[in-house]
Amino acid sequence: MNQALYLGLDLSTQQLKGIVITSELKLVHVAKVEFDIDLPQYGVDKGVHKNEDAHEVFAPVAMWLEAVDLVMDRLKDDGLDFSKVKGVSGAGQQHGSVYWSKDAERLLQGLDENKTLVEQLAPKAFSHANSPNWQDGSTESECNDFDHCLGDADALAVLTGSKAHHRFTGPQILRFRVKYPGDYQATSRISLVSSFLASLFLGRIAPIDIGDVCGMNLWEINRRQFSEPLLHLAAGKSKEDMLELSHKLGEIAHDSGEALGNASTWLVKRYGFDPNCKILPFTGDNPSTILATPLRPQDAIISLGTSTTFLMSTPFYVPHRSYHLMHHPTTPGLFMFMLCYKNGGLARERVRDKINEAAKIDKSTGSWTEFDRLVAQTPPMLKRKPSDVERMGLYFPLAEIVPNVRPGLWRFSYDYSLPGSGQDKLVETQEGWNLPNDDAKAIVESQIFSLRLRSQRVVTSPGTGIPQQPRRIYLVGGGAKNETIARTIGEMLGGTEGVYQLDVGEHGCALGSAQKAVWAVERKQDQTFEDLIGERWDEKHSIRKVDPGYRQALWDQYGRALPGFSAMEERVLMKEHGR
Ligand code: XUL
Repeated sequence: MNQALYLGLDLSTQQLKGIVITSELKLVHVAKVEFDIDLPQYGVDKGVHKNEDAHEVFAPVAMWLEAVDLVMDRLKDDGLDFSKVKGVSGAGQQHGSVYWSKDAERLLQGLDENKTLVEQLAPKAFSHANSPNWQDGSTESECNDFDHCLGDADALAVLTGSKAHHRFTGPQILRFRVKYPGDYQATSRISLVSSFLASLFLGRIAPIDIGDVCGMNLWEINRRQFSEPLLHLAAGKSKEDMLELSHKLGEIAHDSGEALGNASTWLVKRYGFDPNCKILPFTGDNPSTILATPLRPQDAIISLGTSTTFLMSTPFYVPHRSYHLMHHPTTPGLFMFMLCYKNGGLARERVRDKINEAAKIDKSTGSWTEFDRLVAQTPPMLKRKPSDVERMGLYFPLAEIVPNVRPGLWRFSYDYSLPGSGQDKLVETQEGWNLPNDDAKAIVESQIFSLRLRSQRVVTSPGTGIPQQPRRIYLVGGGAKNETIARTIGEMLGGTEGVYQLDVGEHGCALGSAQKAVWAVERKQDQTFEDLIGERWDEKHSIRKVDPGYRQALWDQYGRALPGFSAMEERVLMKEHGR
């Protein structure tokens, strides 16, 4: 078989994955490295270290280097013929930053093929050993500065596509500069996780990609350039400070289909890559995930990973403080709409563990059977008989992004037959809850309520009297296999054409990167990603319908409770922030 192959990588919170596909988009190799299991010497828990007192979350850069060494060896052991790889692209968890030392460029360019990356680059190539992680919550005061820099949070959202967020790289850089002035001085370049990973394949420091740069609170979306006032805020007052940061950030790769260069000499000599193999810009894990399908505007992807994200491609730039808009990762003129929650899979796992413990199921099995049975058998909002009130909760073992609250767990009753506002119908109580079992249904509903509440602004109505909702909903990520969650998504969020699992759902992000590499290397002039991948995509074998989507009665029942959900969030926020 003398066929061109394409490698896609995904450096996510808990693992690094590499997948290889053909020009016809067929999956031929997969290899992965799980940080907690494969690299226990770094002592991380779920891929990260935490400093709880300061709300810091970070990951050791050396661990990622070692993971790249290992994943490449595993692809080799799996029989991959690297000489057939024509293009490499990849993705990294968004917002994280990597601080290169003044020796980095020289070390990257002089890599010896007889040695590993970790041996040669850690620690000398870095001015700081750790990368702040997207779960970090240490930048509250820096975020206030960012939100006030242009007036208020709305102004920042209009300019950069997002209000200030703890994890966004601009506030993180500001904190880093003040907390570690020596390390900041010793930094030659700052990469995002995506451009850091690309650099290892390119053999020099790679530019940041046009989609991923939007996760920094520094980039003006309309003018496609860094914002001077925001750079100043992160960098310091003087013009030199600003220019210094601008230099550390480097150029931006505006065309994500244009190769940054060829595979590094290290890759060619160590693994037998073709010296003409193209290295494409690497992007964020969420932008890469929307490239797992030829997504049409109004189709949505829900990624059920460590975090939960809701993604749509849209031609409309309608920024708002409650969500994110970013440049589309391949197609100028389109934007990516995103909602992101820290409490996704891990929060569900906590509930699952409590339920298994109560049912005397061995915790170490990590079995979802009992959790799933409960989700399937429990009626919506725990309403077991018509006279019951609706019951709902908020489950945030980690501080949440939307809404911006500290960790906590809250349970409420909502009786919409009562007069008055949403608040008048709402009581904080766990009376009538059968715990821990009722938490299974309630946590799944809670996560989906939030998606419905916040995506309302960007979904349109398909006509014929059907309410505003997505057309197709695709599920990807570790939780995509869970059919009871898929069903609840259909019941609550609809989907006029139904809910689908992507066949390679677990690999959605890495697949998106590999498909981007196919498009970039094989595209005809002006051929968009959606056109090329759309032509080659074997829909019949790539997706599986798992739920019919929109059912009017359930949609309406959940719709009636939506103001209650929103009031519940407000109540918790009021208590928290005294608002
Ligand atoms: C998105 C976000 C997370 C990370 C890790 O804004 O913070 O989804 O990209 O997956």
